Amino acid sequence: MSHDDCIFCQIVDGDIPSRKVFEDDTAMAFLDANPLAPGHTLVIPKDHYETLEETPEDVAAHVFGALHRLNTAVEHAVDADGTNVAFNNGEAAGQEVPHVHGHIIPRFDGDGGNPIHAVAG
Ligand code: D5M
Repeated sequence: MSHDDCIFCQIVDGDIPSRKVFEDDTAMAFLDANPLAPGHTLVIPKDHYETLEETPEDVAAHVFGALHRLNTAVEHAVDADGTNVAFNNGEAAGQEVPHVHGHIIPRFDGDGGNPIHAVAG
């Protein structure tokens, strides 16, 4: 499944470039083009699903397994002290690219606060 007008589907298809860090039959990961920290990585299903609700559970589980392994790899690669792992799920949650994706955002001691607390105000 692929949507011609979806930027992440175009990345999966190789029609636009990405800095790919992982790929298998079901999932792919690449560096975020607007990183919030060095090593900021996005993990996606290769098929097009807009939100988590639309994503079949087996695909979501596979993507999360990849995200779990990549989280460790990214932490080691940039020597992070922690990560924020987040899915902005739906427009109301600030999702800008309508192809479900998990963010791995490396965090470093003293680099700022808890973004969930910031959302909660
Ligand atoms: O996050 C969407 C994220 O996708 C945002 O952090 C920028 C990133 N982005 C957008 N276009 C690209 C390309 N072409 N390559 C890599 N990263 C990209 P959201 O959770 O939807 O707000």
